[in-house]
Amino acid sequence: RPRPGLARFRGCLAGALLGDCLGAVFEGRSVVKLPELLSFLKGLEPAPPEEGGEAAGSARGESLPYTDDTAMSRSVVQSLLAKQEFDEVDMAKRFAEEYKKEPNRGYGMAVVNVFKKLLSPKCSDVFEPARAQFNGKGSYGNGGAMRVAGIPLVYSDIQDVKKFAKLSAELTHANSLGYNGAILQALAVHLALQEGLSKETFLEQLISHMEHVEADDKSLSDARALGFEDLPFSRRLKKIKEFLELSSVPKADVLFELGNGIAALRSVPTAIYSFLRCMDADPDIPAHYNALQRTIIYCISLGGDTDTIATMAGAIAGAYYGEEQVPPSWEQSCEAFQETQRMAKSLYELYCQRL
Ligand code: R7I
Ligand code: MG
Ligand code: MG
Ligand code: MG
Repeated sequence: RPRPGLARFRGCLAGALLGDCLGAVFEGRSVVKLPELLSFLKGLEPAPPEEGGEAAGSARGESLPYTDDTAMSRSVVQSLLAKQEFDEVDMAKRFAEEYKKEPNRGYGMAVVNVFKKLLSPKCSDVFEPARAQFNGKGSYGNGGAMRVAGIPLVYSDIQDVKKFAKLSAELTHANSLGYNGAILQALAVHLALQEGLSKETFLEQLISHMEHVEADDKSLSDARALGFEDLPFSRRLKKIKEFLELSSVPKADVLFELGNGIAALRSVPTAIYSFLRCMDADPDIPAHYNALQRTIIYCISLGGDTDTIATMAGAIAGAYYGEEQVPPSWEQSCEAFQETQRMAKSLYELYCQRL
């Protein structure tokens, strides 16, 4: 199998950053009107040269702050780079220290309790605070999935991707509906890194992996305890397959079947669907936007947890299309974009070194 190039690593982290920073502007809105979104995006593009005015080009700088999605993604990456492999104690420490340093990045309501416990010197098992969440049932939020892209950018073996995606998520999300979402997102990035997979193959592979991932006792009992059918992620992936066979799917159907919420089950499949459907042109989105831009625009247009759905879809699309599709004016509008590029290069070197 040919090794993926640096452009895919850069595209992945840049796509994730774009999704978070652009999506955060609209996070929590139940309706995002496309004309408003498009006009906001136009404002990121370099201003046309003005006679006697300021110099041409985007002077707006890194005007869009990233949120918890990127803060935690960066901790995942920084831990992997520092330790050259997954280290749960180091990663947990970085999550907690990062939260302590900048608590106002928009973290989930409940996960902050995990950080507070991790910061206590009494904490000896880094997985214990996550297990105590929600009366011992663990969180099913999308926080494990939103930050997971660094794992498939270090580990090329698919069993390692699953194993370390799960462990990295379990530091905060002990419910299988939380960490299975992280496994699914990591698998999607892993597949996107491979050369030229078709839509159909991509989805078939995700379904066959997730049917296995979701078949263990804890996944079955967690899903049943919350009133879901068995294999809920796999089932939604099959719904995506149905959607992709239709010539158009109303937004209301996407929201009903897949969702735009903060639960991993109501957001990771949505991100994957957004990536796959945006491989093709969309009559509502201007044709001058490329597939990666279209993916992010589509995610944000769904409303709800826009930063997180767009960051997950952005990571997948960026890994698939590479940095060529990352528009410089968009990227340069995002906080810490240069450091993100450096992290992508270091991840690429570690990935190659481990092959
Ligand atoms: O999953 P998490 O890190 O939150 C990520 C989201 C993203 O949208 C970010 O952009 C940020 O805005 O937050 O944090 P958690 O606090 O573990 O989970 C998020 C929310 O999901 C919780 O605050 C709950 O509202 C909900 N949730 C649950 N509700 C009931 N029962 C998660 N698990 C449960 C549960 O078991
Ligand atoms: Mg966020
Ligand atoms: Mg938030
Ligand atoms: Mg969010």
